[in-house]
Amino acid sequence: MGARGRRRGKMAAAGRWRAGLAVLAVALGLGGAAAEQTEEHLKREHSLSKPYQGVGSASSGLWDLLGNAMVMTQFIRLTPDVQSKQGAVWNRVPCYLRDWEMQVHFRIHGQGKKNLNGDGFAIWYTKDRMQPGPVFGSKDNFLGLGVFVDTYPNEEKQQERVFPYISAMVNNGSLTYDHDRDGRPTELGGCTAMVRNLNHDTFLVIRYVKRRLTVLIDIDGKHEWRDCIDVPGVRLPRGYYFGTSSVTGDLSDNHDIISLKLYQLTVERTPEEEKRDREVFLPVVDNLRLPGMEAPLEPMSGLALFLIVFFSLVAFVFAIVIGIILYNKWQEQSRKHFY
Ligand SMILES: *[C@@H]1O[C@H](CO)[C@@H](O)[C@H](O)[C@H]1NC(C)=O
Ligand SMILES: [Ca+2]
Repeated sequence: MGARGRRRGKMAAAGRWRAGLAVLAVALGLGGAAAEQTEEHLKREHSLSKPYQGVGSASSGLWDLLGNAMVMTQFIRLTPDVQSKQGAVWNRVPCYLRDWEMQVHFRIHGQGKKNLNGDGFAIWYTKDRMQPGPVFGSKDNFLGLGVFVDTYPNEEKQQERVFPYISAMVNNGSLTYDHDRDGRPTELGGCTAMVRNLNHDTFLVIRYVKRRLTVLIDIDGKHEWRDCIDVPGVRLPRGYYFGTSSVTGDLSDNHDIISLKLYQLTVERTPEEEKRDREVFLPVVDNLRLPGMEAPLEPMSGLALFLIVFFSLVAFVFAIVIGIILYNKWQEQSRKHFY
């Protein structure tokens, strides 16, 4: 696929910021250079592409390999189509950008027929790196963001959800990824994405701008981005690491990464937004409502409390008055009875 095609596809759906960038470029008299703007924002220290120079080398290079991951000429194979493998590739350089976009060019293919393949792969932006574990080959209770391309439905009752399924999770270290339920209790959003055994290129984009997390996919070979996930109010600390990992179990697939391209996005913030988007030290999602969480009880308002106390008092006084009346009646009756 030509670079022009990709750029056009990106412009078609990549949203307002790029259009804004183009307007800015024109305003600055740069004219047709707008398309090249993207290239200038590519951050090589957080990107991975052919010929994968220095990847996995102990002394040089920007990326480390873990487990069964292997560098090939045309791609990095996180796992082969073999049972019980896991592999990962992790950026060595922490990312301090505030607004960014990660473009993932990937390929998932194997011998398994429909839903007899697994398990998928994850793209990470996390505090820890190079830690093998149960979440698509990486550690659980992570700090940061995970985007999962899950190719196998572990949960049986999945009639209403078609796999492969892409979902996102933000974790402050306290949440556990529920593998048996495909991460449903902790997912922020997701979409179905038929990404296996395709003859055209497949892409996924994770965009993080002004605390808004969006995931878009380009998997139909039409050079068009399609919305998958959109969550506002996501607060991610800076200085975390990008990585991608994969695992196979009883079922398997080749999970190949052709490239990871990280773009710095330049956006303007109003002073109000500056204040809102100040630094955080733990990942947080504002107004988080996970399906597995009960809605928190509303704190009682002052008025409600007053009314409850007031009517309790009224009822109490009323009861006493009734009691006195009844007592008097009873005494009267017993007096009558006596004499
Ligand atoms: C981490 O997140 C969970 C779930 O969103 C929340 O209940 C908990 O208070 C958070 N912990 C910290 C230290 O922020
Ligand atoms: Ca699964």
